[in-house]
Amino acid sequence: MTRTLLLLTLLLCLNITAEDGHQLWLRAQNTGQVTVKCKTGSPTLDIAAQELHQGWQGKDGGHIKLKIKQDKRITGDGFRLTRNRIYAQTEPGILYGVYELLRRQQTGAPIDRVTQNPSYDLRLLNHWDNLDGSIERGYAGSSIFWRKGKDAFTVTAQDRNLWTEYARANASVGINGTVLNNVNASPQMLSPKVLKRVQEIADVLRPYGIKPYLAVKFSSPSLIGGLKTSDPLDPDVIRWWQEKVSEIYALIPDFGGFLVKANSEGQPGPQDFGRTHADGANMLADALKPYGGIVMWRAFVYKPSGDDRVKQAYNEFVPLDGKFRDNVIIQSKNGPLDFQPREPFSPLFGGMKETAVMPELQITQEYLGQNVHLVFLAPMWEEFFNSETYMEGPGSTIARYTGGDIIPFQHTLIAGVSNIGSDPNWCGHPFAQANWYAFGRMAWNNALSSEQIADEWIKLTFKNSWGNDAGKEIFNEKFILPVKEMMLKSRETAVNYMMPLGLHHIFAANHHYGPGPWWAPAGVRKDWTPPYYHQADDKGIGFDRTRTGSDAVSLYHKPLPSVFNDLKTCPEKYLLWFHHVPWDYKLHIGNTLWNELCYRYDRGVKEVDKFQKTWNNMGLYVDSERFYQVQGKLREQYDNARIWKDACLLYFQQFSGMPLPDNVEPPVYRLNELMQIDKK
Ligand code: GCV
Repeated sequence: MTRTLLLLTLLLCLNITAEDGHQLWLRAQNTGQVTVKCKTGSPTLDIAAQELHQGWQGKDGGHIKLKIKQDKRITGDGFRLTRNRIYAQTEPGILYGVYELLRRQQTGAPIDRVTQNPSYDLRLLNHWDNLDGSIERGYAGSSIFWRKGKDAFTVTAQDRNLWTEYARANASVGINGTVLNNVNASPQMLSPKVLKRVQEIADVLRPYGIKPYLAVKFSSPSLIGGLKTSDPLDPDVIRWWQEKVSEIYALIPDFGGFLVKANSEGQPGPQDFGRTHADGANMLADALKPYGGIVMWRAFVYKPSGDDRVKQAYNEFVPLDGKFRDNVIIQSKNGPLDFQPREPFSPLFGGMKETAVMPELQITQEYLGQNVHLVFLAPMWEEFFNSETYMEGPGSTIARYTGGDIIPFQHTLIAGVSNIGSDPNWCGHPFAQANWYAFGRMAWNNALSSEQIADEWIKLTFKNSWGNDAGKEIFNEKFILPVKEMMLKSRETAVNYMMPLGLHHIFAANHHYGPGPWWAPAGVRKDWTPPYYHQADDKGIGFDRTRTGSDAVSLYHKPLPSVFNDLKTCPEKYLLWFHHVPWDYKLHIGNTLWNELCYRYDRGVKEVDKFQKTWNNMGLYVDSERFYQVQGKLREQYDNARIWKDACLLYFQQFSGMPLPDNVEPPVYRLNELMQIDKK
């Protein structure tokens, strides 16, 4: 058969029907029968068996035995699987083994003697969902848990159905906990009627091995408890929290614990009463301890008139190292600032020696094009996990530190700020689903490569039918490989057209979508304005964090302070993060800083243009609904990338006074026009 004929045959086999994406990566229907044997029954094991029946791939009948047993090779919710057996020490472990087996069947990966143990004991989503149904930094509709109106607290069959689908999707990638509300928490979260709804949600999540957690407002005792204070050392306050915790566990015996944003961005905290973060966290930890609950205390704290913002969390928490109870975990964003397209890692990783530190990653694309730009985040997280902290010399990576391999922390955890909402496809952009998927896969195994995750996700999400082997090859060559390449490049591309070479936080106003390097209205906190971060002037650009600047370089373990401090050894991706660099400084590549900045912005735009061309060829392989949706979004991304490039280059050119290099596309927009665009 000729290749053209093969392609036609493949297309006939594909049976491409419209898809709204609601089924995520769990679309496969069984292609054969399987007999499942399991001595014990339980809601979780029943789901495991049902999943096998529903998704089994194979022409001949299969046989699978599920067994709970102790095995030295397995830890926590890990499992072992062979062609016809799955065993684990826990019921969720069996379920994860089943999902792994099906994933391997569906993606064509080998299945024999696979042993897997999770990198983190607790793998959580953080929802920034508000009780009125809105979602802070949510771009995919409203909350699936909360709504306003008269039926706000009625639990409908539709709610239960959606929560079940949500639980299944999470369990399929190993997520085992979820914080149901925004860290900017309402005190009403702890009111009886809200807790009753949390109980209903918990009942749906439980069979999938998922525990609920709540974000709490530190001043709840005075706001809803009628107390005069919320001082963590006050006996009445301590009693109030103890009673509240006991009320919660009476409703939800497997409740996970609290997440707290305190003394940050206007939220109340122990410092309001002259107490420390440790005083506040420990008081809550003591209340939760008898029930096995934990406190995730956020390190995202900074003050308006303080030192360099990226140093503040370190300076606040490292002196308290060792003063926290063992059921307190410090939750730190991956970078020291705020989920920027690129940041070096936060020095709290490797900086705290006696207190567990957990990473908070952001799945929702607040700073990465929201629900419009195609940006696959796994490469960013891979870069983070592989970063060397040098805490105990080379090899002390973030992956090992946070996974408890360097210091055996009592608890190992990871959290991802969710991108899920009520949109039919859950995440707003069809490719944003890949970020939810990637978070779960990396929380399970922080050594997985972005390449593997992208490969799995594409196969599970878009595969309809590969037909015969030849068809499979064409599908691979024409669809999987180019789409994968686009995904893997997409983060670096966004860095290029938004803020290359270590630039950071040059977003407009508060929406964090488009560019606004000029944005600094009178009266706004300096550390909320882009000029604070880029520091452009006629000499150069970048934030001087060297030893003679803010000295943030010194917060890292040796040799990083010297590496970052020296312009010649500082990785170019972090150049303007650590240095104020003259416009005519010659980079390793031989270009001046100004020219290289121009080339990077230009390259970013051209890469998005290439993504559009790649996707335009995919209409044959994807259902039309998702094809046109992605095509439209890429068109918008391209327009946005040009705006980013023109806005930043024209604005910075006022300081550099240098021309754009000849081979850079001339601007399409005028700076004064762009400065009027405040919204996306
Ligand atoms: C939930 C950033 C975001 C805020 C967010 C905050 C945080 O500042 O813009 O929306 O608040 O981080 O992580 O607490």
